[in-house]
Amino acid sequence: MVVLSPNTTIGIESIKGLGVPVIDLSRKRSRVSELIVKACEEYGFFKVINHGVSKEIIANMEKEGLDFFAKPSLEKHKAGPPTPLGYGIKNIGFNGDMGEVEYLLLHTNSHSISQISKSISKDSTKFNCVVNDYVQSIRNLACEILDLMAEGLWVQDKSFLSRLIRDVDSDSLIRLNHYPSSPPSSKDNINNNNNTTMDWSHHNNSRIGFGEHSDPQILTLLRSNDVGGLQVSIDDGMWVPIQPDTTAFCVNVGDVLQALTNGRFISARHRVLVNSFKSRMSVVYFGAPPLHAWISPLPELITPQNPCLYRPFTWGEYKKTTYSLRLGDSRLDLFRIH
Ligand code: GA4
Repeated sequence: MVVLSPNTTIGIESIKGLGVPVIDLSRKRSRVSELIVKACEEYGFFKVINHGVSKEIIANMEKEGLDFFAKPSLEKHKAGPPTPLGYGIKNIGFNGDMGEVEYLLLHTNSHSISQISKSISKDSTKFNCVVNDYVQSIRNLACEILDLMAEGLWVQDKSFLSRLIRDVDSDSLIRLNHYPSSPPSSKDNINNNNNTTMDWSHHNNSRIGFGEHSDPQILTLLRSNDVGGLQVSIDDGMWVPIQPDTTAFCVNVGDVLQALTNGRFISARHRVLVNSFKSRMSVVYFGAPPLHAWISPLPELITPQNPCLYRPFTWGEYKKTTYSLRLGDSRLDLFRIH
């Protein structure tokens, strides 16, 4: 019998059937919404293909990211320190978390983008256009996915979820992450297993690019180059690698969506490991409500069998709590009433 110890990483190929669902958005709408709901209940993660975001918009965004990260360190620091917006390297948040990553964190509102773009690119007008185009397309895709979720959940107001991120005051973010390649050193062992444990994967002594956490917002849409590293935690302690696919977006449920669905959707923990030989770059959209928006479980998802799990809170309150804690802390538990 194969026994996987907690905290081990498995290759998708090693256990048949594992790996997050890939959902083709060009299929019949009712079927797509069913598949999305199932994926959010079982994994909190899925990939979408035939998503309609133009290749050109994606390529332009990726190029801006690559050009920025290729700059000398002094230049990049002109867009920092991250407060939390701006350029950051290794430090994540304000409470001592670190990873083998450099990043640019931007607010999606066009005024905020135009303010910071001058310190990011010599051609700030072009940078503005590219990011704004990307934001517009990715927001539309996120809204489409949220509408499909609402349909699959049989929620009465089908655009309730998407309105939260379409709002002009939405607190959504764009994050560009660059994980330079780094050969593992024999001292690095991310698992706390003793060394006699069988090495189930080739990841066991990789470096952590971005440590284990859940995303606080509503919905995350990630696109990366063809270098892997993203892993999702399933069944508490088993890490499943997400295979890179440049034609897909990887979608995951955030804490706020877990609360809105009264715990029916899972805001899964995930992490990124650094590749030994190739650099990974990802562009991540975090769809968030306005700071003043109230979040409480949707009435349709509260029943005598499933009583209300979370107290109402504003996104502003939740965000403040998020930044007062460490990356890996389970912040949504603090808002549970049952
Ligand atoms: C995780 C998801 C997003 O990347 C992010 C991160 C934020 C940051 O890097 O500034 C946080 C992290 C994230 C959760 C806990 C806090 C806040 C770092 C950190 C230690 C931008 C977000 O919204 O939350």
